[in-house]
Amino acid sequence: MTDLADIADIGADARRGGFSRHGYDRAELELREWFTAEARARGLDVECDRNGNLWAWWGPPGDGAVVTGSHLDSVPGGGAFDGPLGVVSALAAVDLLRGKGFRPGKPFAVVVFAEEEGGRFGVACLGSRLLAGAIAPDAALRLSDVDGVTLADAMRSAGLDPTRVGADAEALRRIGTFVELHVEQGRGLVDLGAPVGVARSILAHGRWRISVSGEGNHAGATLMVDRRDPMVAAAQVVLAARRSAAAVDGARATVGRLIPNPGGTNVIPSSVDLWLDARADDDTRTRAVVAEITALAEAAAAEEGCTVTVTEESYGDTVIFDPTLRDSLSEALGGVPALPTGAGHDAGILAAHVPTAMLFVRNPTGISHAPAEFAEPTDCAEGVTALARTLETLAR
Ligand code: HGY
Ligand code: MN
Ligand code: MN
Repeated sequence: MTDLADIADIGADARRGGFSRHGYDRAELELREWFTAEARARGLDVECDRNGNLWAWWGPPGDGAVVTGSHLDSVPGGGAFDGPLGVVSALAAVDLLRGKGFRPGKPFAVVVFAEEEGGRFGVACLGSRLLAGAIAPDAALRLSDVDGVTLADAMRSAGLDPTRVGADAEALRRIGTFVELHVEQGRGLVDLGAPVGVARSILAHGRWRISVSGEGNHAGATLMVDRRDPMVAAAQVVLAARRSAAAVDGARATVGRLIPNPGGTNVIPSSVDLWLDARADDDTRTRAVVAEITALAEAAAAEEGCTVTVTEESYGDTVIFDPTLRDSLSEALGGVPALPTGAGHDAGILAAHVPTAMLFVRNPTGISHAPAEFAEPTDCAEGVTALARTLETLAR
């Protein structure tokens, strides 16, 4: 809790509330410095890999390491726990283990993945996706933020060499087991009355950019019959997302971001960009929801004399965490519950490559990606104890 308090003024967003800390922006660079200092204070050796992920090694780096950690970046106006709780708990678990004289019997690292939320460059889990070879380097380097700054530019400004990004077989080989602790983003543990749980699965989920083009014009001088207003079509896409997802059991669809161009109060936009976040239990249902929303978007655009393009920006199929590892963690912790989650994580990317597990800490509000996100100090302490026990067992 002290560590979380330490960083509480970094990236605090007075306008939105909560925190805005995005890949390589000033706040996130400050958090990288904070993490590096905290890790070094614990005798860990910190290195930044070619994809911008930070690795704090307890002892010499090597293959088959026990790795724990999470991310420090946030969504715009995000909560204090999503990401940082996993990083802070990893450091606290190291404190607990060092305090009892434990020394890892194998390589051991605390990792901080870059741009997990995709809050600046639009692709979720960018650092772990690059490491795992799940996104092409040139496609990643071309990603740009709202000001047109590319990932390559941002990495260069942060002192990294963007030409080195890409699949990192050595980094993957070094991961023997990855365990990510994360605040629960939902009410599963609250409803079960349990402070800690393990992850069972992650929904299939992706992001699509929907661009509607019409005719920019004057809000006052243009008769209603003479309009080709992309905002009207965009509004129907938002409603279609709600209808289409509600019709498929367990599916979710969200439009949280919509940017009209040019965005004047007295201006009919010439185009509107909106982003769809769609998720469901499996690939088939997710794709079906997106297909229906796409068809409705095309019909709405046509009706309004507009055109529409739908571009997939990131996608990940359902993740089922390794049941053996999951159950052994759960048993070692006295039989904690195993929960599905609708939230994506770096652990979800790594699960396709190395044995991976997640620990969840109860969130009394169940709310996440908003300032109301919360975890009680006592539950956070339970999380640290559970993580330390897990890491000790794995690193004995
Ligand atoms: O969007 C997600 O599910 C995660 O928080 N990146
Ligand atoms: Mn998140
Ligand atoms: Mn997260």
